[in-house]
Amino acid sequence: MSLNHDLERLFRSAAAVMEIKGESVFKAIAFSKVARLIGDSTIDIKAAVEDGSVGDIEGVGKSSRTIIEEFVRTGRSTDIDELMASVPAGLIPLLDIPGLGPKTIKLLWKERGITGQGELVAAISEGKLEGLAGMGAKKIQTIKEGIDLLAASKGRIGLADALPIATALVDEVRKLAGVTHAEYAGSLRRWRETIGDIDIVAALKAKGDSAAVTHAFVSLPMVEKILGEGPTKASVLVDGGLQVDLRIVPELNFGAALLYFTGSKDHNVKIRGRALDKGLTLNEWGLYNLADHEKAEKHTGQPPVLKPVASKTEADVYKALGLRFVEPELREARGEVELALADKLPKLITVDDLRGDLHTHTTASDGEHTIEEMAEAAKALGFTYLAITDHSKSQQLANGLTAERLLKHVAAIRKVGEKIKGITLLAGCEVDILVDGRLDFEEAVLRELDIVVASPHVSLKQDADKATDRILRAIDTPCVNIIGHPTGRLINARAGLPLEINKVIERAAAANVALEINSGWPRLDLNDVNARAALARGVKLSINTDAHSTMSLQRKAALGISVARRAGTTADEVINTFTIAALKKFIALKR
Ligand code: DGT
Ligand code: CA
Ligand code: CA
Ligand code: ZN
Repeated sequence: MSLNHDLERLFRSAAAVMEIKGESVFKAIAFSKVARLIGDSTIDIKAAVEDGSVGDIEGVGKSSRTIIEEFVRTGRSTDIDELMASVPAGLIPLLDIPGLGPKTIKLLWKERGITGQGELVAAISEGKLEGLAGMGAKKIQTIKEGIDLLAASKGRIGLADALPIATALVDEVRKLAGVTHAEYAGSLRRWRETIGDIDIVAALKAKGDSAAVTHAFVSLPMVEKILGEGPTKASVLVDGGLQVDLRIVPELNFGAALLYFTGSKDHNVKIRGRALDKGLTLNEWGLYNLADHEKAEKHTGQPPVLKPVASKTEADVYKALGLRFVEPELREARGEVELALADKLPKLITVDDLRGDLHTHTTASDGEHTIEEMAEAAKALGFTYLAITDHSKSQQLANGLTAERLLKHVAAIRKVGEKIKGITLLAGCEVDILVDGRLDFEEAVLRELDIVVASPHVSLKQDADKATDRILRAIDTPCVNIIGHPTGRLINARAGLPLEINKVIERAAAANVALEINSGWPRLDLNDVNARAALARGVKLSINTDAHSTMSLQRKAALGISVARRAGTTADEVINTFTIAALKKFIALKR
């Protein structure tokens, strides 16, 4: 698959460069098509090149074929290298800036002589972009934000992208001779929304050959580059530049090592302080008596020659520190150590606490499956209710429903609901919050629904006042039960509405409106910090998949649950853990 991915990237940037140059629009379009085609397909390109069938793939013309063949053989393409070299090299990285496309890059280059990010930043701050055709204050602001977003995300990969890679690697490490346990640690185990690198900790049985393990690890087929290999640790690059660090420790020290490498750094500082208060010292090997540790014999890369007070499991270490076990999602030094000491840690919500999903789509708008199929899938998951909330009319690209179509859809949902036993279907709608906070439907239409999710989808570049007023107005609208993905942000791609979140939270609390944690990647909206602030004011959350297919429903809201856990959420704070009777009561508060 990685070859398809590389080719997709190659054709995509070739198309962009052609557009920047403003030559041969048709070729640019053809290259984009090839990019999409290869990216979306499971065709074995290598085999297709070998047996000559690559030319038969629809959309692959003569020049694309030459490029693919050369790339498969040599890992590069002379034609595309030449194309890339025909524009200033600094223009190509500009394509990574969210909100900046080839057309604008062309304009910046041709009209203002900008050939790289440094010049772009300078031109913006010196006001040199003003007066350019199509370059209003808003567009300039978008570019500025894009540059900031890119800087913030630099080198950090999304949680959803890192998880399958880390899981696959850990599975491989567990199979290596002598390894008894392996887990990923670091920010990934804490479920941060973006990940700098993947950290893996493995335990080795007594007399196991640790150097053989690191060697087998760096020899895995997924490894693209070896950065370092030693007897107890190794660092490699996988998946086009993602770093993975492996640490191997004796079984006895596994818990302490996992704790240390899970972090966060600040959490570690806090618990080390707690150890010192108790006359102990905590390091990556274990928890030790401080005085004995100072005298003990030490060798680099090896545990000290001394019996630890605790080290085998994380639970042992927390216990010996006089602390309750802190779930990894909470280990961010946001007060969790104090709560662990006072035995006041929240009992975090889990995926299994969910009784239903309140934000899903069907073929009526832009979903892939019918009402029946979604209902059956929800039932199979053990859900006792499911809200069907297709898009409203403003979402034309998503085939949003007019009032008339919506009311027919409601009737259809009710009909399926009567037929299907063991699950309650709620006929709802994801109603667009228009730019000024009015909704896409009037109250009379909303009254026909069992539940209303109101969400912002467009005009996400408002200033803070306008954006906040917009959401407040939606919260105050009768019948609105949930604000869906309240900011509209996309991780690493779009900042979303700059809400004054405390005002939104206060109003939601007063109006009995739940705020969503949308579990769809890359939304995760609200994020952990905002969700935590909402809980502090007594606002209820709703954690939903926003599923557009039975498959995304089946994953339940695992990513959304991770955000909620990082926010310290308990099950009773989330309306879709309620029984259907309690949920209906909550909904009725708004009518
Ligand atoms: P990332 O990779 O930037 O998303 O964030 P982390 O938290 O995974 O950080 P990373 O990979 O640099 O280190 C993994 C863990 O190892 C980190 O959470 C805590 C621990 N650690 C690393 N360096 C230090 C250090 O200098 N002091 C302490 N106390 N812990 C460290
Ligand atoms: Ca890391
Ligand atoms: Ca690391
Ligand atoms: Zn939506």
